[in-house]
Amino acid sequence: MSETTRQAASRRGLLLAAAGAAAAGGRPVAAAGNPENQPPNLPEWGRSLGPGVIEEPYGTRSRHETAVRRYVPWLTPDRISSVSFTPLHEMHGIITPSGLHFERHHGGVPDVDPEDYRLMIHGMVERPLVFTLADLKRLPAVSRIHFLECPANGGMEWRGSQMSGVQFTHGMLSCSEWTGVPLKLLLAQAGLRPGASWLLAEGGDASHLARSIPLAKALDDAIVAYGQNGEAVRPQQGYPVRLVLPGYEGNMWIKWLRRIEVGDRPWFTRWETRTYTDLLPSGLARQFTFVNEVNSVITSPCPEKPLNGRPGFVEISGLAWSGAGAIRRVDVSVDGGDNWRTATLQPPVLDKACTRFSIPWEWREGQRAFLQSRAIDETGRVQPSIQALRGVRGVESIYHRNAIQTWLVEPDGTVVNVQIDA
Ligand SMILES: Nc1nc2c(c(=O)[nH]1)N[C@H]1C(S)=C(S)[C@@H](COP(=O)(O)O)O[C@H]1N2
Ligand SMILES: [Mo]
Repeated sequence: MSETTRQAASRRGLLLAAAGAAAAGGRPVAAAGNPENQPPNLPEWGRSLGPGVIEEPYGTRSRHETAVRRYVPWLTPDRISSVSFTPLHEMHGIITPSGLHFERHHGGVPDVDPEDYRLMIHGMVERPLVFTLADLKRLPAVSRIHFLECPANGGMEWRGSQMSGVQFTHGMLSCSEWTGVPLKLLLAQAGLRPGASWLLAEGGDASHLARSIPLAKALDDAIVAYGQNGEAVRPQQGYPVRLVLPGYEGNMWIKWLRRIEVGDRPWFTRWETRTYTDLLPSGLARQFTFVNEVNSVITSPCPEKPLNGRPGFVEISGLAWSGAGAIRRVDVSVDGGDNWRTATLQPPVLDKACTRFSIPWEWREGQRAFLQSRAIDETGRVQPSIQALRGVRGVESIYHRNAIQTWLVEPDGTVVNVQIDA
C-alpha cells in the first residue's frame, strides 16, 4: 500500500466513525476539500503563525461566512422604504447577531451624534424633562432578551404561498439582548399628572414615525434601550436609543427615540390608521392590536436548507415566539398535521423571546413529507392554521399573520413553501 492510499483509507475510516453515518442509516460522508489539510495530516493553518490581535481591533466573522447576509437586492433598496431580512436558516440558538438583525426604515438610517442626542419627556407630566445619553446611562439599567418582529412578517402569504425561503416568509424577526433604563423610571422622574393614560413615542429620523402606547405597557416592561447584544445599539436598530416594548409589534419599537409625550388618549397617527391595521371581511378594520401573536417556524429543513443527498437522521429545528409570554410547547408534524409529536424546547425558554425547538426525524430517500410546527404559549394561545386565520381575518390585510407554516419535502429532498388544506 502506498503512503497516499493508506492515508486515504484511514481517512475514510475516520470520517465514517465521526459522522456516525452508518448508525443513522445514511451514506458515508463524501470526501470534500483538500485532503492535505484533513486527518491524519496536519493542516496548513497549523504550520505557521497567524495574524496577531492588533490587526483586527473590532472583530469580523470568518471570510467563509460572508454569504450569510440580511441584505436582499430584489427587496426595496431605496431610502424612503427599505427593508432587510434575517437569514433565519443560518441562525444558531436564539440570539440574532447584530449584523444580521433585520431592518425596516421608513426614512433611511439617520447619523445621530450622541453628543447632540436628547430624549424629551413632556405632555401630561409635572416636570417636562430632557435627558442626555449620559443621563440615561447613569440610571439603573436592566438587560432582557426579547424578540422583535415586524407585524408585516409573512404579509405576502395571506392568499397563498409565494416566497421561496424562510428568510422571506419569516425573516422580519430577530432576537437580541437589550439593555437600558426602564421607561417607568423616567416617567416617575417626570411625574405623571392625573388622567395620564397614553404615551406618544416619536423617532428622530426623517420619517418621524410615532405610535400611541398604553401607559400600562410603559409602566410594565418597556425599556429605553442603548445596548444591543452587549454593545451600543447599532445605527440600523436606532443608535443611540430605541424604545423596546417586549412582545409588542416591531413598528412600535421607535428607533432614534426623540420624544415621549404623555396624554389621555391615543393620537391616531398614520402608522396606526393608514398602516398596521387589518381590514376585515366586514369592512371594519382591526386597530391597536399591539401584541405579536404566538408563532413558530421550522428553520431547518427549509427551502434554503434542503435534504438533497442527506437521507437518514435529520434534526428538525426551528424557532417559536409569542408576544404574550413564554412558549410552553411546540408540536411538530411531518404529515401535514395528521399526527403531531411534541418537540424539545432548548433552554433558555424566556418570556417574549425566541425559543429554539428541535425534534429528531428519520427521512427516507424518496419520501414526501409536509413539515409543520405549531406553538402554544403560557397563556394557552395556539398557533392557528392558515385556513382558520383566513376564516376570521379574510385576506385584505398584510399584517399580523401567525399561521402554521408548511414546508413540502419533495422525494429528492428539495424543500418548497406550500399551503395545504387543513
Ligand atoms: N424612528 C423609527 N422607528 C422605527 C421605524 C422607523 O422607520 N423609524 N421602523 C419601525 C418598524 S416598521 C419596525 S418593524 C421596527 C424594525 O426595527 P429594526 O430595523 O431594528 O429591525 O422598527 C420600528 N421603529
Ligand atoms: Mo415594520
